[in-house]
Amino acid sequence: MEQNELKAIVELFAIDGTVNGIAPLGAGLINDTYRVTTAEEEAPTYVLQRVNHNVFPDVDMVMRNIAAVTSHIRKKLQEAGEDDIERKVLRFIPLKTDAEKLYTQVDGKYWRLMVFIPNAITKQTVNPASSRDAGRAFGRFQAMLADIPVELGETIKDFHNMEFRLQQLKEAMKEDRMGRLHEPQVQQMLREIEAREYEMCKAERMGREGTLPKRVCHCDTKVNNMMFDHNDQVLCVIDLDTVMPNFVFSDYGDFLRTGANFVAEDDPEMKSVGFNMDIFRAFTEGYLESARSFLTPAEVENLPYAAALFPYMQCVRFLWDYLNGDKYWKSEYPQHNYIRSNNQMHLLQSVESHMQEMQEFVAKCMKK
Ligand code: GN1
Ligand code: MG
Repeated sequence: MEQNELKAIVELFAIDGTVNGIAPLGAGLINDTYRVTTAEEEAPTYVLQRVNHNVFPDVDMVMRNIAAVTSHIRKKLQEAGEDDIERKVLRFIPLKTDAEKLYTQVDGKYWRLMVFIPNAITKQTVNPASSRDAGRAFGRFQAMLADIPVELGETIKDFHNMEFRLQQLKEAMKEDRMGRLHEPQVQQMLREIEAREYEMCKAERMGREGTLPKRVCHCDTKVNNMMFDHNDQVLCVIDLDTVMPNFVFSDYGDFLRTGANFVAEDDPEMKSVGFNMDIFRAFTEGYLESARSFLTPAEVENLPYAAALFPYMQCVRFLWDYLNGDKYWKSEYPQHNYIRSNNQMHLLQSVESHMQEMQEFVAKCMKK
């Protein structure tokens, strides 16, 4: 988009200072993001973002959730006497014409503006020390939101519902739009998926039986959704579009899926894929430190299951997109989504080989 069109959008918001530059920021696969600089030294830098409303059909709900979450966290940080709060929680800018509204719609596209957090970095990989910190941060995020006074909406329906994701895969198999279903590699993957179906839908069954609560979760706890300061300390959690009520397994499991894999989720070298137990141990210790006060025994006991569930779910989702013609995740070559799916299956098998060790470790942490 042209600079002057973007600038006109920014100027719909109640900003401080005058815009003097807009440039693409980051490499998100879902939303489009720009960094907006201002001429005056004392005025902040901003982040302009176009929300992908194919993925998030109810942008109004997304922004209502985000407003509730950020203001609740800000209040908690103030009550705790924290310093530097502006770097610890995102601040969204309202419209000039409506101080209650945090987004605008221009030519059918949805836009929002937030303050850019200064002197902060994101990471693509973590070491045990930053994983421990990340565990504490996500546990704390859930803890701070435990008493949020409003009920949050489900911004993507059934987002982490394993039964639903398997159903989606079965529909894609029935349609077989790309004629990929009978590739031997796909058939092999489907056998692996089928063998674990019942076990992996345990969370939904427990939810129905009333033995597993839904809590406000982040639901996209990838490593790169956290800002760190230059001393490697977590400042805040970002990318709040998927914040919604879910099983705590979402935040615990999805972090380990990305943080504890020895390689990236689309690395084609399957021999290198594996689950890093040092990251698992550090993250689990950090997470339990801040979350043990509210977790139920059933939640704690099933954390190793959550570590398996998320590679499995992502394996199913990538295979679904592969069968459907690569419509959801941008792919760089024809087999990309299959490779991603296979990578996640290998990660799952590695997680499974550590199951008992993980259970013992979680039990040990709880005794401390
Ligand atoms: C998407 O947008 P991003 O890259 O943070 C996806 C996650 C997947 C991830 C896999 C809304 O996350 O659920 O785990 O890709 N988010 C949505 O890379 O579908
Ligand atoms: Mg993201």
